[in-house]
Amino acid sequence: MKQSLVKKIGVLGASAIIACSAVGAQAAGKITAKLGDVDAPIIIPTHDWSSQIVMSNVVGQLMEKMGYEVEYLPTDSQSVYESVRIGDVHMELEVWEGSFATSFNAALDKGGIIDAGTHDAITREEWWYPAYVADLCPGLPDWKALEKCYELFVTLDTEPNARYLDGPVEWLNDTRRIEALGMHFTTVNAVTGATLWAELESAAKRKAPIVLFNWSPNFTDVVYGGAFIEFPEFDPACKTDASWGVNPDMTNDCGSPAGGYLKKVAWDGMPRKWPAAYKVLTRINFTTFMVGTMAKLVDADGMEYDDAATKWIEDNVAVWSNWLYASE
Ligand code: TMO
Repeated sequence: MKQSLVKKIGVLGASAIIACSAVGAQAAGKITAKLGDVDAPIIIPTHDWSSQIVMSNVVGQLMEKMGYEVEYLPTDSQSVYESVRIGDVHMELEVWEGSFATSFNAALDKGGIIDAGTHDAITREEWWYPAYVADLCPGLPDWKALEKCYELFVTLDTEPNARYLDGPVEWLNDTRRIEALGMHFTTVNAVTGATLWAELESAAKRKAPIVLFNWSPNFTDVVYGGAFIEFPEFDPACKTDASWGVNPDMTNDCGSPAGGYLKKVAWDGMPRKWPAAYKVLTRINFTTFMVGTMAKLVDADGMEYDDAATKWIEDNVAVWSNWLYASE
């Protein structure tokens, strides 16, 4: 793998030269924060969706360029906020508002975790269908149209109800919405994120009806051109006030937030222990296109996570050089 990396860098001569001059800029002392404890590894948690793993590897490889030791630790994506808070892992690069705001806010209240800034990428996590399903069910993406077509989505394991393929249980997606909206759907949880894409690909080959949990930014933004189901618009009161919304007796009668944040967080010991790494973390800022590309390199192009990260770094030298080497 080292050899192929050397070869790739040889081919990408131009970007390698830019990378060298960026290293030169660091040598010239543009970063004023100190590296800190370079003998202690910075531990980056990874989860089970591709952009998060690739992004973690991108940031890890950048921190290695700076002179740090980095380790990756597969971690539950809800309890990770507690792990960051107590310093077992040291940052989290993808805090999705829809899935993780509750766990993140609980950790913030206890202390030990800091908000290290918000990416430009705007997020959405919601029921979704690939483009061809719109031809099978007139009126989509309205949720009432989906409910009217529910018979299309009935499967052996959910009959007489339709099947909604949700993400892994760990992502805490909202099954009470089905009951609150009185829909003829039953939730089946995917085992891992990859299960979602395997089922999507298999359904798409047969142009079979499918509705599943998805999010943006993701590789599906460009590869499938589908759409999110439009449920009643999210309102915080929907989660707490039963009388709010179309069902006067239940909460959860609404969709997920459509314009969610994507945040970075850090262990509050990080600025002291690794000042330069923390400084860089606060500057790191991925766009919708960048996050989607990281997912695509793995889920559509079939690359390994670490190779996808290396490629992203080779292709985006100007972007990360600014984070690593720009003066304060
Ligand atoms: C947390 N996720 C992006 C998989 O919805």
